Order: sequence, then structure tokens, then C-alpha cells
Amino acid sequence: MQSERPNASSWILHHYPQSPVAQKIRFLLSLCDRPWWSVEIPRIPPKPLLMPLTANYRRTPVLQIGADVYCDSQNIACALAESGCAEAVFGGQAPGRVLAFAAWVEQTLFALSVRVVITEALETAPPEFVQDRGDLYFGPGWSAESLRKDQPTVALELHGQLAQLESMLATSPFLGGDRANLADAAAGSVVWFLAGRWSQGDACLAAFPRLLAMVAELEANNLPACGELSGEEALMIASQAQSESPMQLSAWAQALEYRLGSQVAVRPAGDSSDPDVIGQLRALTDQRISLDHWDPRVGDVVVHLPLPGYRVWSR
Ligand SMILES: N[C@@H](CCC(=O)N[C@@H](CS)C(=O)NCC(=O)O)C(=O)O
Repeated sequence: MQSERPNASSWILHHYPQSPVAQKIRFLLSLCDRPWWSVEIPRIPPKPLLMPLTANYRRTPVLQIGADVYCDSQNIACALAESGCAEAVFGGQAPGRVLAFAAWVEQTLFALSVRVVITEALETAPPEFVQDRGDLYFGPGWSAESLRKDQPTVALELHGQLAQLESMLATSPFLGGDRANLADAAAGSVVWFLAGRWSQGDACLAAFPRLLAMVAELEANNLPACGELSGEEALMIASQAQSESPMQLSAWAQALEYRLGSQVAVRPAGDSSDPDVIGQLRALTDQRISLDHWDPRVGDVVVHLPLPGYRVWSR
């Protein structure tokens, strides 16, 4: 346990317990074995103590290190690696290989899992939650009827995708090899989600003992947060810190006429209800989009998003 209070270099995770994508990062933080602080945020907007930090990015989780705000779990994984945990995050493998695998997990396995869980929750979850998640994951215009119609075939495909993971574990206890890395945290968080939130989760997962054993190892290694912070405290830490993240523009971005300091809007690629994240371009590389953002509650902060999976428009 860490007794002192967090400072500008502490890892602060903005999340809520039920979030599977946050669970991916909680698994990863445990692998990093370094202290982290927790701020619990609401499950649906408004998120008034998060928005000043993220320039409107609303998804979960978000990692704050002082006045640097890392959105999206892939980007958070890279930030943890850059902060001295590359070995834990990538396990000595090429980062691109591990990140590409984790992206496949999100786009395929997580997408199917969210569908089966939300479809089942159509009758039971609060209507505003269902509407919010439907718009977010399936795009405006989604219908409960087509979700219900597709449920068996989506559940069938999910089983097939999980079987691929199971086969990857035939020769090593972890997807990362002899020890767990981001690949395991990503896949493990989906298994955690299915087991905890889908009435057929256990039945579906029963065919995959190696996968279940891998997740049990991750859970046994759990490193809880060293303390809870309020949203206000996190804003205060940001307001007292200063980002030193570099200004940089890749040659390719320059050739495409992106300019540092210009105003841009950023959104996840694909059809979703995510709002635009707007700021002044501070960095644009193959890995990352960084925006200067100012808010009266925090002053100047830098919001970082990943480039893979996101779109950037000049405004
Ligand atoms: N690509 C994002 C996806 C994050 C995501 O969809 N998280 C869910 C929670 S598991 C979410 O944001 N739900 C809506 C919310 O929390 O407001 C990432 O990797 O972080």
C-alpha cells in the first residue's frame, strides 16, 4: 500500500468496476506491478469531472499522469510501456504484434461479446443505458429486433473465435508465451466480461479450459489500486501539473498537410455516437494523436489518443 498522496507522476485510472475495457487495463496494471490510483466515473454521461480532462472523450478507461491524459486502452498500454513497463506490456515481443492482436480482440471478440451481453440486457437494463450503449456500439439506427434475431448466430461465432484463442494456448500457458502480457490482459478481460455478465457465459466458456486457466492466473495476480481519489482531486492534480510531451509531426502527416497548432477533431473510426474530441494539434505520429486542450477547471492539459482506429480532421 502506498501511504503518500498521488502526485504529477502517479498513474491515475478513471474507470468503473463493471467495465471490461477497464478490466483489461487493471489486468495490465497488475502485470506492471506498480502503484496506481483509482477514480470512479459514471457509467453513462454526463461525466462532468472527466470531460475537463478529456476534451469530450467519454469512453472508459482513461489514464491520467499529471496533465497528460491518455484515452483508449491501446494508447494507455503504450503509455504504461513508455513509463518503464515495456517488458510487462509487451513481454519482449514486437509491440506491433501484441497491439495488433489486442486490436483484433477488441474489434472481433469484444464486439461479439458486447452484442450478446447487450442483447440479453435489452429487457432488464435501464432503458437509458441500453440506448446509450446501442448508439455507441451499433451506431444510430440499431434495432432491438435485429439484435434479438442475430443473437444465436452471434453467440455461435463468438464460440468459434474463442476456440481460436484456446488453440493458441496449446503450447504455452499465456498468449504472450511463458508469461502474460497485453495479449492476455485483452483476451482475459473479454472472458471476465462474458463470465460475469452473460447468463450463458459459463456454458460457452466451459469448452475452453486453457483460456479459463489463463484468466484465473490473471485474477490471482490482481493488484488493487493503492487508493481511491475523487474526480475533484484528479482535476486538482492536473491543474498543478504541466505536460512535457513533445511536439512532433510525422513526415507523412506533414505531406498530408496536417499542421501543428491547428484545430482538429478526432473520433474513433466507424459508426458510433462518440462526440468529437477537439483541440490544437500538438503531435501526430504513426502511434499517437496529441491535442492541447484548455479547460477552466484544469488549465492546459494534453489529450492523447491512438492513431490506429481513429480519424483526424482539420477544422
Ligand atoms: N477503444 C476503446 C473502447 C472503450 C470502450 O468502449 N469502453 C466502454 C466501457 S467497457 C465504454 O466506454 N462504454 C461507455 C462509457 O463508459 O461511457 C478502448 O480501447 O479504450
